[in-house]
Amino acid sequence: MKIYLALISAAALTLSACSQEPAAPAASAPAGSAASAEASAASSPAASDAAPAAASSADTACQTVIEAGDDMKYNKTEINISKSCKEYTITLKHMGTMPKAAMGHDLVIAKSEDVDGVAKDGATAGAENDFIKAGDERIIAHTKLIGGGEEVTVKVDTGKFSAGNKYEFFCTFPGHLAMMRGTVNLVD
Ligand SMILES: [Cu+2]
Repeated sequence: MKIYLALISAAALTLSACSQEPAAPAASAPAGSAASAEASAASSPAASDAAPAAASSADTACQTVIEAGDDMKYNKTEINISKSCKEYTITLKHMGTMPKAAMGHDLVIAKSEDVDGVAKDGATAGAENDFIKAGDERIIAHTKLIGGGEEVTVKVDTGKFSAGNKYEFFCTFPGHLAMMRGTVNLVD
């Protein structure tokens, strides 16, 4: 009797095992096809969902945020601009609290050999001109001068860069150049 029960339960186990085994692949097959059907059905809405995502990742690649503070430093020493970017957006944030007159910052891009001249002429141009010489053709791009708590954005036309030149970003507030200077790299 015990053997019989054992056989039954064994059979039951086998049955349940058997019923589960074919059920599992059977379930996974439709589940898989359902998933792929769902995926293909969703591919058109997913594509429209993916489009903004792709666009935003491209935007991320063509923009950067640079912070500067009362410590007279940028938080980055280089800006890497993809050659695929026609336009590159740089946002400069002044994380400090000091006023523009005391600890103003801007971000100017020029060829390395022009940096000193641009900064010198900017200092001469004075605070009323945000330490930028009007019409300075050596300047590839520049933000306006900002004080603590402010931020500013500049769009850089990457067509102004040419191969074989070295470019830098820097601050033209008098005395800041030595501390606030980094490289601009054009990358693939
Ligand atoms: Cu500065």
